[in-house]
Amino acid sequence: MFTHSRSDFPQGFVFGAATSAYQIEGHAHGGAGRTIWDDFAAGPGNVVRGEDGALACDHYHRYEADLDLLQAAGFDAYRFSTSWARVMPDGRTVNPEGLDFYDRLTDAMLERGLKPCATLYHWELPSALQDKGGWRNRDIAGWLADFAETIMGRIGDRMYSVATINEFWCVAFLSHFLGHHAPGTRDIRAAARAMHHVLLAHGTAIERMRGMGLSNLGAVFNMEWATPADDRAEAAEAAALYDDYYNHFYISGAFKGRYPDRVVDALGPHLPDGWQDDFGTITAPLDWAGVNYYTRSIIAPNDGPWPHHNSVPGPLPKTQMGWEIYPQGLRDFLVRTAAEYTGDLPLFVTENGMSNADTVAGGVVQDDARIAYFQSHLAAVRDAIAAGVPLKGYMAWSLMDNYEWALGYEKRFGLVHVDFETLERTPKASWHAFKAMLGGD
Ligand code: IFM
Repeated sequence: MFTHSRSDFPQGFVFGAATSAYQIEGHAHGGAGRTIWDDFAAGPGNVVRGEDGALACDHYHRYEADLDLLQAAGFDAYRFSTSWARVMPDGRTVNPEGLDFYDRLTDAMLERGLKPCATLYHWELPSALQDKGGWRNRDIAGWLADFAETIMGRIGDRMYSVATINEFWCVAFLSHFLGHHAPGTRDIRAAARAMHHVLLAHGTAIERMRGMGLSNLGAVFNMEWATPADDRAEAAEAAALYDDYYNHFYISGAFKGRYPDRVVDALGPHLPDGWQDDFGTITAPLDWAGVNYYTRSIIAPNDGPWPHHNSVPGPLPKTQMGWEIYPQGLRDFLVRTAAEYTGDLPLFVTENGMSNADTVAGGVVQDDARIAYFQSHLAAVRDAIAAGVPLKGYMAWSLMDNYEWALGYEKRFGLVHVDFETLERTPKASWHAFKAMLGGD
């Protein structure tokens, strides 16, 4: 159990759990279109065992029981995402079944007293848009805004909050420079264009939704603390560069209308013509910002191509992902984000959690390591609040075990265990810990 209680957090602090569409819904159902993740998973060696999201947790059919679990634990909010390819299978043409699904899902949240916190884009780009260049193509800004208008035209009246993009760094850098995620591109020019276009699309979608009268609009930035591997000046510089292209680039674009010098020095020649003129849109005012935090990286310089560094193993205990457990980073990012970028704007921790090799024994999943992870990170949240950060909520990743992208179904992040043979759900000890803290039924 946690030593924290609800009363240790400010009045009205929102506790939620998060998921995303492709990771849980089951894209074989409901007329969803093909996505870049279906294509990526079909390629050799891209995804563990070639697994995809065709069935996933079958949330498409089981959403009511899943929402019951959120309600029973006493959560206030559900952070979910809307699949572009479910709503518009070719990225442009509406699938009424897709709209109907999110309409039912929204009402089911409200019936259970859960605040619907939507994210427009959590990575399942329709393949037809990838055929047109995907995030390399500047037109994606208008395409995303059209999608935003379509889905929010149907459910926007009932949303508590709407975010545009989940994790800009993953959409752009991880997927177009490192090639670890769909579309699996390893190309510096594609990466630079995606980095700029994902921000332009974000701002364009914000402007469109604002024009529709929607409020409480934000965006979700993933952050990973960068620690130099040793005392050398080169290691400090490598960590600063990592911090710039991973953490500062997107939030600086969105809130300050400029990119870090180190990144422009390296990627400037690859950015699209006229990128400096887009910041009026990219800085479209937001009502809140979300921070996703999991771990830190230990950065060592190397002689390879830009960015001339790599991550090396660190000394701290690690999760099933091999990620170091470093709660201090969450506290420090929240303090830094408010101090450098967002000021008095409400902040949310929109994702935080760990994967663990959980098993069911006698109907019980005793995930003590996850309870310890949440315990230490909730303490970091309280430290940030005590330091004056206007933090308004915390969302655990994830409500249930799901499709962990290139790592398939092997890595378990859920508060609820999912048996991927039977699709049976078993609340873990960590779910019970939240329930005890939140006063669920
Ligand atoms: O599962 C992902 C999620 O889709 C985005 N944030 C990180 C999680 C864990 O890797």
